[in-house]
Amino acid sequence: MGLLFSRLWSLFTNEEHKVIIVGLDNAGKTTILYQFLMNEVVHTSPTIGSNVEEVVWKNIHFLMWDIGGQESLRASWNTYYTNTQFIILVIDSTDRERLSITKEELYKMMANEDLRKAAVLILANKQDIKGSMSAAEISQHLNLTSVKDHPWHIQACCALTGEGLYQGLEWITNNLKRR
Ligand code: G3D
Ligand code: MG
Repeated sequence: MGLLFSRLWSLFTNEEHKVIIVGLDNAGKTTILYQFLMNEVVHTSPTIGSNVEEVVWKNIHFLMWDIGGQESLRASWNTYYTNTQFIILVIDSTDRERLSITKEELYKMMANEDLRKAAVLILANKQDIKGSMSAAEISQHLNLTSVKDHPWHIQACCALTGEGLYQGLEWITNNLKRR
């Protein structure tokens, strides 16, 4: 199959694209996954292991893995990496203290061979909380402009209302079409 054709094919069939949702505990990962799923705020409890759901957006199917972010679980994130096309990194924009840990985890992921081709969507979550860091501020802390080997995008959002989440998905679908 020609490259163009195979790309078109993948857009028009129900091929699933693998997405992993990562980030520190309490960042809002599970809330975001369920917002994508049903536009409804659910009451979450800390994720032990992982949640996985199929999300369909504009007829494109995603298999989204929400991976627990507690320190004890972060070491096993790499067991989820194979065939991942998109990383959604969720950040609690009020959590200034742990932003450097998130940064470390981000650079570790981007250096991982299994994620070499993955595009990274960073969600600066909890924008509804007063005093939260802006997307620009977070971008600067994470030194995103230095990242040249992965397509990336940062999006401000609020998982409780869903604001910003669909712009994030839009970036993902546009990125998919460009490949
Ligand atoms: P996690 O899966 O990354 O660990 P959760 O995070 O989705 O479980 O969310 C952790 C807590 O943050 C939850 O509160 C959730 O409601 C809250 N939260 C998630 N997104 C937002 C947001 O955009 N704004 C605000 N204000 N809160 C958010 P609880 O109280 O249930 O622990
Ligand atoms: Mg969770």
